[in-house]
Amino acid sequence: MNLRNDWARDEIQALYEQPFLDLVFEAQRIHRENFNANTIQVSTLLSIKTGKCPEDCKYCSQSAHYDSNLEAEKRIAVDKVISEAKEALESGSSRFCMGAAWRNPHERDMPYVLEMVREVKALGLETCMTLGMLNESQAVRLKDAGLDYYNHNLDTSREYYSHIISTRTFDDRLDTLEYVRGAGMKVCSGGIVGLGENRNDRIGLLQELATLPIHPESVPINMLVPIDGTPLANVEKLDVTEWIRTIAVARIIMPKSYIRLSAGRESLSDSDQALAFMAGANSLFSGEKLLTTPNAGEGKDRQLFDKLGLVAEKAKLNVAQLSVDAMAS
Ligand code: SAM
Ligand code: DTB
Ligand code: SF4
Repeated sequence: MNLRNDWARDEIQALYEQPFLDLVFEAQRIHRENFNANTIQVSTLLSIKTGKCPEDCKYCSQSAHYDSNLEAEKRIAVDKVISEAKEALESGSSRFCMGAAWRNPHERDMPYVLEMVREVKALGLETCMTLGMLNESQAVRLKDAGLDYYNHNLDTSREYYSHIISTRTFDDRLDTLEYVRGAGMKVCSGGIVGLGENRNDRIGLLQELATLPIHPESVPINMLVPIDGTPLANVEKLDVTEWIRTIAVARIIMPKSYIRLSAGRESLSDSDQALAFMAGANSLFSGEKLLTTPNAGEGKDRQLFDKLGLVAEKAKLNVAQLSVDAMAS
């Protein structure tokens, strides 16, 4: 199937408006044309610098603009990151995603993050970072150090963006995505549902993602985790079926992308998650914690995978590293 980058809003709207079962059925059909239906890519997240972020994202526990009672933490030591990455590998993750509460990395942070990328990559894990906005040169240096993916979400529609964040623009986000792509890294970009946006905003978000020159390889669809003290703490919860519709539409219009069931899984039952997989989600974050909020946890996920007969995608081990290890032993 040819990938399309010219999706129009009314086409996306028509997909959303189908009866739920027709939509999920179509998403599953397309999913099976492009992926093994029972394999899920599993990533582990680690916050490498927590809190005191200068940005004012209204959903975020880490923004310095709100009092969310979060304990801030300075940059954590590279050794600590490596031991967490080893644990993630042992528990079956294929990708390790390191996140920092920065507007953008400062030049003084670059040696720190580059060393981390090299060392995590050498373990045989795929590497991912989410550090805020990048300039062109930072993107190139991250790629050269071995960074496979950069996560940078568009979060919501262009129209709703300024209701959620005022300290940067939607176009700032697109610029970083362009630098990441230009440097040759894979793009992880998605958004959040349940921010108080309407369906048109969800359509707008998906249209922006699906009309990028190349679809993001990974598309996280987060459900808002409400955080006390933030302006969105008491926003009305979005119905789960609308989240699943969003996953299904993403699967249909970006058929070769991994669609990631992201933040918000804690509030989903096993059968809701099964429905999300049916709708084409094929990637998730494992572990007890996302960046600052609780996540399903490894034990629960293992049970879920066993119950549903799902298998985790294997880490693509670093061949060069393996031959060095083989020679040394
Ligand atoms: N500071 C960087 C940035 O904003 O790009 C990286 C970290 S930021 C926490 C990564 C993403 O997590 C955000 O873009 C947002 O989509 C998601 N996120 C943050 N807080 C969330 C929440 N409370 N509920 C759901 N998703 C959230
Ligand atoms: C993404 O889209 N979701 C992850 C990851 N990318 C970095 C982060 C979710 C954060 C949820 C709230 C928290 O734990 O602070
Ligand atoms: Fe900062 Fe990222 Fe949170 Fe926004 S989402 S406040 S940029 S950590």
